[in-house]
Amino acid sequence: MEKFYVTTAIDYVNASPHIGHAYEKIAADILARYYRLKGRDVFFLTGVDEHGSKVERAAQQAGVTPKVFCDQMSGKFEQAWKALGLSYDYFIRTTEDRHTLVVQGIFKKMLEKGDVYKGTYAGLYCEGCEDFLRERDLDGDGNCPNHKRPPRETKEENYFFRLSSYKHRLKEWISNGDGVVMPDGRRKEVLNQLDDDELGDFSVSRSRSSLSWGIPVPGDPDQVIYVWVDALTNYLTGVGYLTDKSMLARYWPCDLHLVGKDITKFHAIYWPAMLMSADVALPKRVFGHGFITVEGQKISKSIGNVIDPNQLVERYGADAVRFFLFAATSFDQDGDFSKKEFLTKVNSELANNLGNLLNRTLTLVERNCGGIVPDCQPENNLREEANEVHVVYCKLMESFEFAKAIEAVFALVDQANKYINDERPWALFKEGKKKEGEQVLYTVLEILRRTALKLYPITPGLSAGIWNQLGFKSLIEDVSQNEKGFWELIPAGQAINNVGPIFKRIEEEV
Ligand code: ME8
Repeated sequence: MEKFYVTTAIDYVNASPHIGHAYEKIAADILARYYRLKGRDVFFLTGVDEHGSKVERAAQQAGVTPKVFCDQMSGKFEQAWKALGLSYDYFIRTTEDRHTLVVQGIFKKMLEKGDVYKGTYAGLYCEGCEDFLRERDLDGDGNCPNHKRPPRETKEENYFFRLSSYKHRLKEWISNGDGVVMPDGRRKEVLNQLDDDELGDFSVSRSRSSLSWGIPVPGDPDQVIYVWVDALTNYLTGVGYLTDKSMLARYWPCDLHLVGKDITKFHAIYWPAMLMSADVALPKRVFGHGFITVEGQKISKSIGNVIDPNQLVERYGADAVRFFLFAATSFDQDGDFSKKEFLTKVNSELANNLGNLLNRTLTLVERNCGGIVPDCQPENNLREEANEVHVVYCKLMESFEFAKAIEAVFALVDQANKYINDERPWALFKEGKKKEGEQVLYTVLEILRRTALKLYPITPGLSAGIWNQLGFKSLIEDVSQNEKGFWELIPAGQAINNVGPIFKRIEEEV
């Protein structure tokens, strides 16, 4: 069975999750659910990044030990992801014992290879980025452009990683591979970074006197492993590197690292170089997605526009949130969350276009066919159209063009609405043209069946509801065998269920 191993970035636990974090995790969930439906052996890993100065400082400010702080915060992330219906297979925490073993193991391998050496680091460190900056990275006021604060002048003895030895191989990997770094703009950016002579060896440890919250360098307890080396390694820990050989063989190399555009460098340069050094196969793809803004502004505590995903889900339900975020944005570009757009899109697509079509059709089946799917064949044109949409949809989902995939599904829903309006099955039944009326309803039921399947990765709750109303049992179990469910037709004689609106219009003023 073909496998699909997908990861997300692991979030720093210094602050609570916001919809920007949620966006990336939902994208991974969409792909995990899509490939499970296609019958692949999927492993979906997400989790939290718990070490480093940023988290250490947040714990200090909260007046608790870092461990207690991380326990509290990681619980918040898990709770938010559960509310959003994320189907991850494992939630990793970098404070797990087995992770320490793996990080130290990778560090030792890089040391043994001769790629890690001791030197003195003198320069600028931004705690917000947990990264070293150069003078020319700063803005006009001498601040980190992302965090609007001056970086800290640092001078200390550290271990360094010999990135310079791997630049050539990295360039070959990125240039020759089939979409190993996506989207194309990010790929070019990374290639430019590799051409920059100033991108040299990077520090992979901090002295314990400046950072105590981290994993010790093996054999040198005065040094703590750099938080990025620690964090990136989670992708190996999660599938059993050094701890579970068969699991590692089953899922590694990773098929897709989903990360934000701000951290593509770490995933497309540092991470593969570390893997090359440790003689581990490289991931197949890194995708750097765009950022979510709120009402046109960057998400920021100081602006006060941080939206808690829990609150959104409580108020509108997970399906509406998931649907909006992916129907309204291009995944490779920045996108905006605006309350007005949210209400408009969700009401018009889910409540009106899809919800009304479903409710209308089921009511007609109840009244005219005794609540049983009639014994017919679908109308040819719409059937062909639906087959074409299936091919287009799969291509778009597999190239991360989620908004376009959703658009293709809704174009078919629009056609089905037009078809039922034009054919007027209620009138056909009245005129005694039962067979004709049944064919129209059967055709629309079949389009609805396919719509439920195609929306399942995006709106799993809603799709499971539609599936149930159409008289099926379990969507994932019914379909995930050899993809056959995509092409089969709704069985005649099946009894529909629980007729009633599946998605209620959100009545709320903006
Ligand atoms: O970078 N829109 O953690 P993080 C979309 N711990 N994505 C966003 C976003 C927004 N407004 N804000 C943040 C880290 N993200 C490291 C990762 S991985 C080995 C270690 C994304 O909490 C961001 O781009 O700062 C990143 O992919 C993820 O959320 C976690 O960000």
